[in-house]
Amino acid sequence: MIYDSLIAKKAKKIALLIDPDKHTDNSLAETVALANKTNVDIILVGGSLVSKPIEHAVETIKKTAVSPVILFPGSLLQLSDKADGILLLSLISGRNPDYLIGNHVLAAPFLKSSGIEIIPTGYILVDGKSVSSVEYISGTRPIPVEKPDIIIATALAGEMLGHKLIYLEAGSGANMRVNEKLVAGVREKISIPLMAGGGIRSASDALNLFNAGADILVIGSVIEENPGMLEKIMSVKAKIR
Ligand code: 1GP
Repeated sequence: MIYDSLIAKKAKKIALLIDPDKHTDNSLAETVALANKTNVDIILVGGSLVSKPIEHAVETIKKTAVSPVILFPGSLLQLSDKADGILLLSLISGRNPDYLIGNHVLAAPFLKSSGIEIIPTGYILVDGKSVSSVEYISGTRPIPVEKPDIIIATALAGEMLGHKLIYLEAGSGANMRVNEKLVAGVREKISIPLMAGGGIRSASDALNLFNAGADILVIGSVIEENPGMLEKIMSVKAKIR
């Protein structure tokens, strides 16, 4: 089980987020080769708005990927039984019922018959000081970063509701990523794994967030812009305190 391997050794993990719209088949294959070479732990596939068929992207990635391929769906159009698993996201920072339960009801029969691993995830959107695609598409407001008490209470509620993972998200390409103090505050209160992402752009960002208590970091945009950064970011795993 993918989830068990995430929590088993309390090891820090790095997830590479692949947005199919940003790739051709060739560049997808190159990105997977890079992920394999640098020992990326997880490949996530999805985005707030994806126009290319997700199934084709998943199949192309799966052809050569060594790590598990997990759906990170922005919508019901991004489901595929060819993936290894899915982050079944509940957008618990928001108050849009479609993103809390409505889409899940529509997806559940398909997911049940697909046999892919379901990882129930409490997804918390924190203000990254720019309007993110998630905010716009989901029609929800991010929690202000100046309200750590609300963010921590939301994470706690997510755990109490049975989510197996909390994902603290500032939104892809965020001007301001989630900060170390917030990650440490959430980490202290919850016992399930903590994932963080949105606007992580350097090895030092990654190292600082790991040292603050993040268990899994999600890296997307910076690798699309500069694939060479993946090796640098992966190398921080050897330096975590
Ligand atoms: C988005 O957190 C992920 O959901 C990745 O963000 O593209 O900014 O790395 P970036």
